[in-house]
Amino acid sequence: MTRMPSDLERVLPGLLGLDHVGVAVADLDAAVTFYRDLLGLRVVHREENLDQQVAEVMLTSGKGGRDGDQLQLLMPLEENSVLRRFLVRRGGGGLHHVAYAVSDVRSASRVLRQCGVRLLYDAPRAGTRGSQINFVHPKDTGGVLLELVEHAGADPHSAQENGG
Ligand code: V0V
Ligand code: CO
Repeated sequence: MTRMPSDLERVLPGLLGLDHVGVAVADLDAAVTFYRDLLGLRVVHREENLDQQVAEVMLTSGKGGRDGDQLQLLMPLEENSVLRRFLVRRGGGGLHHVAYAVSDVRSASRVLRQCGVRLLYDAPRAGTRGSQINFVHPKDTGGVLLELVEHAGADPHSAQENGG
């Protein structure tokens, strides 16, 4: 049972704001062309994340947000990956997750767990650009897969935290 806090900012430590929106696509190059050439977004990063079994491109308009608004295009690398299952289920693609930046993903995950929210990983895993990530199960958020991301070098003290 999720305990709904009356003051989310006080309960979730170190919330820095919206980080990126993740969109699952079947054809990464075609999706990049669409967002770059039609919407005018700029590609800021490309990466293959073998742990998550995805190829990823990050784009931004350069406007809004702490690091600019960010769109993460994701294409599955493996047949049996979670993203491939999502694509098949959603008819080829769609809005996959919403990511919030936090200063310390371990603390944030621990507090959410204490509120009865299911985190997908016991300990954070490797995310884009050396970040550390965890996810809240979509069934505990009202249907949206929610990512927590701690950017590399975001909190020099987080390595001393215990637990995941
Ligand atoms: C599944 N469901 C979703 C969903 N994926 N609902 C909303 N958004 C999604 N993305 C629903 C699905 O329709 C089912 O609903 C229910 O959840 C359980 O489905 P399931 O068959 O058990 O789903 P699975 O086996 O595909 O697992 C779902 C989870 C999986 C969320 C557990 O996708 C996962 O482990 N995700 C975390 C890793 C990940 O997504 N990596 C890619 C992004 P009904 O039908 O029962 O109602 S990597 C990334 O963002 C990086 C690297 C980064 O930013 O740095
Ligand atoms: Co993401």
